[in-house]
Amino acid sequence: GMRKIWWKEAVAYQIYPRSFMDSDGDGVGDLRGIIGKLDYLAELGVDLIWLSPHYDSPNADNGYDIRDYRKVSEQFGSMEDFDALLEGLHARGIRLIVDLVVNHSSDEHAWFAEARQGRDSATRDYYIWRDPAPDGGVPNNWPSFFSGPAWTWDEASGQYYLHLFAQKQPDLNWDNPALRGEVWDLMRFWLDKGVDGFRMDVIPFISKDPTLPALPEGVKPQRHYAEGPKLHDYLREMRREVLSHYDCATVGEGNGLDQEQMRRVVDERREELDMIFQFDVVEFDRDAAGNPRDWTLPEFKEIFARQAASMDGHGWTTVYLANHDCTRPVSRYGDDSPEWRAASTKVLNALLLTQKGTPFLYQGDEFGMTNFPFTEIGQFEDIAVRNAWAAAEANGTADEAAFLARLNRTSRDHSRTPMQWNAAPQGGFTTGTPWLAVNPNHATINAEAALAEVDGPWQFTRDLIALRKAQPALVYGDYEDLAPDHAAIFAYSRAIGGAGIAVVLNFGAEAQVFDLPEALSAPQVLLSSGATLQGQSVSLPGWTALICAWGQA
Ligand code: TEU
Repeated sequence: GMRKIWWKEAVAYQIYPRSFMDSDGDGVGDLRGIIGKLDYLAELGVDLIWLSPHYDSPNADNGYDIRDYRKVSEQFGSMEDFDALLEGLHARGIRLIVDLVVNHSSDEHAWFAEARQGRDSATRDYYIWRDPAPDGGVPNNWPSFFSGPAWTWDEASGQYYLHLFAQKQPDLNWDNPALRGEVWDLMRFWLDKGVDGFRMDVIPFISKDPTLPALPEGVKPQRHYAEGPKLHDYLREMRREVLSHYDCATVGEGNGLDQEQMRRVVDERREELDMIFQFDVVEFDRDAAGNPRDWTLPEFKEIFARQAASMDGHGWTTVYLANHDCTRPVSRYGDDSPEWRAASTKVLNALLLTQKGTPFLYQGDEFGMTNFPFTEIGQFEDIAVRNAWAAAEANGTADEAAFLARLNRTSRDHSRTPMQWNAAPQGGFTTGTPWLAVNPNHATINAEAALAEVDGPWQFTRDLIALRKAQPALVYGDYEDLAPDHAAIFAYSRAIGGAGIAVVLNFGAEAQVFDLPEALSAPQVLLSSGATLQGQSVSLPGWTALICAWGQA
């Protein structure tokens, strides 16, 4: 039988609080700003929010460097505001998962301040310290994700500390049981408040091989850092100590894990995590150096087939096309030209909302926000970009035109520009100066204009969400790609027994005709963005989607 589980049936929406809505004019989004938009979210129909970090932080990495895990960022508001947000969401039947960033803390966390006091300090072992190599240099060749080595020298104590990300993000030592106890406690703190679970930042990296083996030549750092020897033990301990005592959901960021490792993390029989963000979809269009490369639709389809197969009856996963670390889907997988932006947004959201796995929609993608036209290095806020540019300048390889061209297709800041609410100055996001520039296209691309349309991307996305809620096959149905090799059409079925749903998507500007297999009998249109069905034959103008029920007759 089919066991119904709320987080499998949910449609999630990610809020990046810094960029969602500013209620007090300081140029930074805040919790009161989100509270003012709850009806917008309810109208869209999402029923699960993932809130990016809302904690006290010096913001070296926009909140992914936490100074106090039990305090709300003063920029974002107060604990009362958080409670009001949670209450407002729950009153609308929307659940909330918060970000759990515990691979590392901020270097301004009290634990690290104490740890720095010396080798005998009480929390020294909460972090990962090593003596210098015999030549006085760094202990090993590990690189940080934000340029430079993953080690920073601490003069006072004469040791290096490990940070896989920025210097201001020292890695926590999960091998210390007291540290794990602290993590369980802070998780309980938020669960006791009523949050419905966690999105777990770089969770595959929490367990380090104590010998810290050198990164072999040609191996991606994230592969090397993922699934240390105790990862599964620690996840099971977390489940036993904390999660199993609450009705909550967990989704781990899967960076670095291969398919088999991911399967282990979300296999329900192992009692680790519920869902994972698989990274293929945001990596397959990059070359080994991380530069954009050309790709084909069959390659793209293969990712979704693999993801669906990874839920082999004992696991679950997520589907997403973007988050705050990505560029905008319509600019990446669709066509953001004025002619096709709206139509291709519909196709991408149809894909997102009819796949197998819990869909996560990123703020602004419901109506097709686009990449930002960066023209100067100084416009980027992201520490990844700033450090990479500083490193290029330092080693004499800085080429501004090439750097800009690359970043215009890859920068995380594309998704972090403020939400475009209306055509007013600053897109209605703030009355002040936004922390990151608003996309100049807000004059035409904004929520208010989108809501005023009759059948624009916003309405289509809302209808897709409603359809997913009404059709169990879209949640639980088996996945089958109907034409894996087709270069322009992405067509698949979601079947439960002898009936189900078929989805046909035209991923290009040219019109296509696609014949549904006879086995998908008596198809009936449920939703379409301009494609039509006659018998088994689907006619699809450029960038259109059609969803039909079959086998009902
Ligand atoms: O991301 C980690 C991650 O897996 C990478 O995609 C990372 O964003 C990239 O390598 C940096 O260029 C998570 C968060 O989502 C990200 O925002 C944080 O910066 C990072 O962890 C550190 O907490």
